[in-house]
Amino acid sequence: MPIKLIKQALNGRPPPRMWRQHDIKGSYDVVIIGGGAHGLACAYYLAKNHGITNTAVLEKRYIGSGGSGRNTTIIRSNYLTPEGVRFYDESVKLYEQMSAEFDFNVMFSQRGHLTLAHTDAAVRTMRRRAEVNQLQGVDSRVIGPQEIKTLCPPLDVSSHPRYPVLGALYHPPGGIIRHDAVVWGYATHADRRGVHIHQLTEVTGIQVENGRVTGVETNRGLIKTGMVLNATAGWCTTIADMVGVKLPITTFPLQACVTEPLKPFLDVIIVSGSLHVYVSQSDRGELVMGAAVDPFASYDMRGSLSFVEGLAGHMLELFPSLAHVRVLRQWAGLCDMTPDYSPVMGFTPLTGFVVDVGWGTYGFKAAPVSGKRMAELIATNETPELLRPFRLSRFYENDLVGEKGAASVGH
Ligand code: PYC
Repeated sequence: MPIKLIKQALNGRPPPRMWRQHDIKGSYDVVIIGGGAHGLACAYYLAKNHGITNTAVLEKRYIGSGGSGRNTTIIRSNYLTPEGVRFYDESVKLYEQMSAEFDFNVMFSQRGHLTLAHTDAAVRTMRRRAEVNQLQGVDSRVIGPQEIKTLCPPLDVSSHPRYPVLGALYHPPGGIIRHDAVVWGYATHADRRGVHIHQLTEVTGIQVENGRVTGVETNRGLIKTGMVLNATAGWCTTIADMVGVKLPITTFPLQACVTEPLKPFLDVIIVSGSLHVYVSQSDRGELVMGAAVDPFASYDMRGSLSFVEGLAGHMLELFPSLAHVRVLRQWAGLCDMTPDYSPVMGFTPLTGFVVDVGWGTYGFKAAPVSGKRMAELIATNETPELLRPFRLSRFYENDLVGEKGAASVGH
């Protein structure tokens, strides 16, 4: 047990607050809309790397209540495009340093990530991904059924299943993490550097004068600012509409669920794109599972019976021995899908309005790198090389970054 916990227990005082409450100031240098891992990370790196501390993070509910608290915590960089691989690889590296950087255990468990291939076509895609990954220096290779069985004994790799396992893309650095800890870590360290985090603060309008942003209207009053970052998920188009910026984004719910806790038996992450399943076992023993996005655009965050039925059927194709395991709870998050399944980061046609949006099903794993690089963009007024492929103007320039083939989630 860490010494600081023992000291706290002995002196009988409650632990210090991780972040404070402040009155809202009339103006800030930067206002970040969205108190998820992305918005908080950007606030943290603005302060840490660029000395910009007069920043407000506005969150309409509580921090981490959106996509950051509704994902299945998978971290990986085995993408399909070189641009994607480079970008997510920086995120994995930042996640690797996070516990030490925050002196706070974010429980990053790099246990290995396997994407199963059930058809020849899927094996070809995995080979292509492995080549692209390796050229970018990312540890990723195609393995056969015997090695898969060694890494994951309960998986049915026999020739009997309806969807035989022909191979897998194996990505050893892939892992899972404690998602709340990531949010709390960024919030704590942004707060310590002077950032104001305002929860229960909803943006109702954005003021624009002479072609530039001048302020943000909230349910708690007006804030003057010349720089607004839209770091929301689910509501990114609502916020962008306030200033007339059109985003090529449609929002779909993505459901997930956990089972009752089981004894540890699964110490890798298993993904099957064809069967629309991904699963890992948490430190509490629960199986954390997800499937495809809902088949219709919506803002609904409730679970549905058809989702659990479909997921359970597909899980049993892979793990027949789980037939009697009970599902404990389910939830949904909102995924902002773009036409090429890559995010949108950077400047917009409106001066002072920048975006970190369109994360689809990839958002949580990118929080550190997008926070760090969006902070750099805001501080320097230049687009960092790593972000250039994801600029909004790519949709008019016919320069898309097609990342659908790297999705774990069926679409
Ligand atoms: O891209 O690894 C992923 C993922 C899993 C669940 C949602 N996205």
